[in-house]
Amino acid sequence: MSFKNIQISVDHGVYWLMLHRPDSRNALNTEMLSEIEAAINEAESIPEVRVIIIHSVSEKAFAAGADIKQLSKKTSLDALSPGMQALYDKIESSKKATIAAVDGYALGGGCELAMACDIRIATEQATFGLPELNLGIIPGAGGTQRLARIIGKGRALDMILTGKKISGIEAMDIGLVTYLVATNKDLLEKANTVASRLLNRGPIAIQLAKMAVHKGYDVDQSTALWMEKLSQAVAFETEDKQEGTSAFMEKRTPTFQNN
Ligand code: CO8
Repeated sequence: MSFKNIQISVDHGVYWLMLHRPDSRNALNTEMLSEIEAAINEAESIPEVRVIIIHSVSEKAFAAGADIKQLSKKTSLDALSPGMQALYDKIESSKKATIAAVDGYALGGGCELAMACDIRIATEQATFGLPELNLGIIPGAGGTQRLARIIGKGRALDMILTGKKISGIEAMDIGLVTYLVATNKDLLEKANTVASRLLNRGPIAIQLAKMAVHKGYDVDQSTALWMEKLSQAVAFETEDKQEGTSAFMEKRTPTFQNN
């Protein structure tokens, strides 16, 4: 597949999705969002791919949000259409593990894209924020919900209502990012290290664990625990469970199946 606003490569089970619209700080226009969706669909369909890393070619921006030039022309009906929110839901629900490797600006829809990923790694000089209220709108691609779930309601309200930007260091302090690194080069190294850890896990177990955490978070605990139990029951029926437990007893590294 060839794209205009993103670059794709597959390397040892890792699908690299590189955002690349440098003249606009990777502002996410409709075309770029369609390309991201096509890439995610492609990654989902390749059994060998176990991890998707979303990153940017340029150090200046991960993504500066929705394309404001397009946004200015959108109507209420456009806002009601599935759009970015549905795409980010698809990313969160991906059966592959997802990593956002963030340098530069991750604002608005860019920050929301990072929050839809399972793991966020950022450089110290990365800049996160949800500045939508500056434009007279609100975060609309999951920001009001995911930010509160990740960092808590109080801090989320502060970031959303004031529109303040925070550095990678602050983002690490409040738990918005999982790993902090100094430079862009370190970012790639860390992304590769985290990816290799994920590659050693059973892909079905990854999928089930993701589902239990993401879906379980949205319901009451007793329902969530039941979801966990059902997911575990599915895991117990897999060849990967046999392989994982046998490998432990035989003191060797397990070889899990692709799915
Ligand atoms: N949209 C369109 N163009 C952009 C965007 C953007 N979000 N961000 C930057 N650009 C463009 C600039 O217009 C400029 O273009 P040009 O050279 O043609 O004038 C170019 O990128 C470079 O930008 P700057 O000169 O401003 O670069 P700086 O490094 O000085 O600043 C910033 C970078 C801080 C990122 C600054 O450009 C900025 O504040 N951008 C806007 C950030 C923002 O407000 N993002 C939120 C957008 S709204 C959103 O994401 C809503 C998502 C949910 C939508 C749901 C719809 C239903």
